[in-house]
Amino acid sequence: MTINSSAWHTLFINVNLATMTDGANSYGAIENGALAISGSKIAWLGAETSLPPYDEKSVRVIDGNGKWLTPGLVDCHTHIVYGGNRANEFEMRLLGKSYQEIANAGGGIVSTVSATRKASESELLASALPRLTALHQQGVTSIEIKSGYGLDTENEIKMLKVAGQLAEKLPVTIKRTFLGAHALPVEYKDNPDEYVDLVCDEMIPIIAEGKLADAVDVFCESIGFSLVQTERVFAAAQKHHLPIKVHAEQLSNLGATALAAKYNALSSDHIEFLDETGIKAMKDADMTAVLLPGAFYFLRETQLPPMELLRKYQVPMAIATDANPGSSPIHNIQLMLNMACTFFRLTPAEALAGVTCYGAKAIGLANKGQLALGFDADIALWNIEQPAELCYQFGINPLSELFVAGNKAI
Ligand code: DI6
Ligand code: FE
Repeated sequence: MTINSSAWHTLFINVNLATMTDGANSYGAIENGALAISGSKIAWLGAETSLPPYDEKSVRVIDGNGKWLTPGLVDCHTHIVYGGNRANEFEMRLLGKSYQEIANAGGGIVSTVSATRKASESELLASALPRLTALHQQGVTSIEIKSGYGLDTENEIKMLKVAGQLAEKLPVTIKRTFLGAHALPVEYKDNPDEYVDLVCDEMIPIIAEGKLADAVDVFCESIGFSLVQTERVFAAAQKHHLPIKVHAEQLSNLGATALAAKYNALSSDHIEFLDETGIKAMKDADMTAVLLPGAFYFLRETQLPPMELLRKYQVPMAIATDANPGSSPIHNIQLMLNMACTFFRLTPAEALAGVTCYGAKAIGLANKGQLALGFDADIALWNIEQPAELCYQFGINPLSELFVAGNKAI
């Protein structure tokens, strides 16, 4: 390959690279390396000793002083667009009220749905922006945002539009997922199948036609949607050429992951109760397992996801915040890296792969999540001496510089 260094505009020298091109096996490390950007892409990377000649006058050279470069981070499962918050419920529970009592008093997901329905687009945008900003300042350059607190056509579309508008506010790639089948809205509480009809026959066609979402998700659970209802939503998504994701086996093992595998889903998320059959199905369908340590922590769960079996079958593991007002009001990707290691016993290399190469895979971003030739130049420079520091501590932000599509963002 000929190297056209005259097209370079930015060059990192004196850096170590965690390329993450080797999955979770190692960091794909290149020590004493260099990396060049041309346009929005990575144009060269390797050992600094093999750096080809370049024109010092036309290239901005950044001396990394031995710091580490990683791909920009990917938060592949969030619900950051919503109205209100549920701090009052958090407090009520700690004062002795049960979840059921709170739900009966109009709390839980239903309360977020009514607050989201009441909020205007600009109010939703204003409340989501600080959440995205917090993540971006920690190195997040790509994020998935789900709908699912509107639960009617107008309000689901409103949420998806706001998720799209966030991309105009910050240099972050946003993938939108339609989660109309998140919970049953109160007006359908006696007719769940009619709500599924609405999701399949009205919402999905409109959303597909308007290109308002990149994927479709379902919360398949006893407190969510049944396997039969879930399959109906998957079939509608497939008919409209939308990829599938699923909230599955979070509280029990219903078999939603294996069902999603039949529809070539991108990912199955949560999966604390997933069994070996489901894991084999994931492997065969090349799915990604999305682990959500924030929800595990906040709900004080005790059932660990089946990490050993996921490793055995080499199912890629992504890590995400699940940022949402009910089960994970957490906007901190560093904390997720730490919790993935402390709670789920992932190695730091596995955890970092979870928010880079495998996070990107979970949302179908083929050109992101790795430092590799021709990949998008979404790059974070970290003030750390070794990659494990990103998982080891949190509370001090080690981000030094951030580039998105070749442009300096931070
Ligand atoms: N699983 C969860 O943990 C959240 N949604 C989902 O499908 C809960 C969302 C909420 O309580 O608002
Ligand atoms: Fe979620």
